[in-house]
Amino acid sequence: MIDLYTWSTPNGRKVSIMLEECGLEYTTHAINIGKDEQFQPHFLEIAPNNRIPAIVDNDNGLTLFESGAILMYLAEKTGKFWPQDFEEKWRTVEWLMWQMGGVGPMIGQAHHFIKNNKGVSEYSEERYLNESKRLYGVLDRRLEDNEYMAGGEYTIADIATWPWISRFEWHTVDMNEFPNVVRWYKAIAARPAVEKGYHVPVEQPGIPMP
Ligand SMILES: N[C@@H](CCC(=O)N[C@@H](CS)C(=O)NCC(=O)O)C(=O)O
Repeated sequence: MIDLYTWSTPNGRKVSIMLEECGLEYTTHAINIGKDEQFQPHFLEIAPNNRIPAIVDNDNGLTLFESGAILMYLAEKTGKFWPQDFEEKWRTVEWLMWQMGGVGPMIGQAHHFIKNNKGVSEYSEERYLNESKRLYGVLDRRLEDNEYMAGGEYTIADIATWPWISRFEWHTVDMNEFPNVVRWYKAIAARPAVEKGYHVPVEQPGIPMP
């Protein structure tokens, strides 16, 4: 049984979607980052960076923070969504790192300036919108000849990236300019585990559609 500490954000949804996809039993602990609950001492013990998501695996006592590390751990634990074929294994890691180092931080900044602090810095709004569009372009080109990010299989790279793209309305990128992203996005949105994991820990109106 796994304890999941999370909130309704892209990084949190990566893990709830993965747990649902893997069919693992888990208990959700909502950490409302809008109320600074990420600074509670009991949470900092497992997540010293005071950010969600984090897990405790009660099968072995392992605590983990950083969504990319959690996805790799759950994939290794279950043998799912991380192909072990040489090429696809390393493509999965490569695109997972692309998400962790690029999509998350850059689109996160776009949300900060465009959605949460509109008008504070025109320069920053433009910079992060352009960077978000550039990243969509990279993803669109990758998906032109590949059904999923790592190749032919749905992997933890897709599970990491999709929740960020699902916030396209916040970063104001018109997904319809990226037809391969739209095809990939809709295919993943239709997965029952994605629908379930999307609503953890707080029920949402629904998955946004382009
Ligand atoms: N690199 C981290 C980022 C985690 C992160 O930024 N989480 C946000 C929510 S999406 C958070 O907890 N923010 C709280 C804060 O900034 O204090 C990961 O992928 O797990």
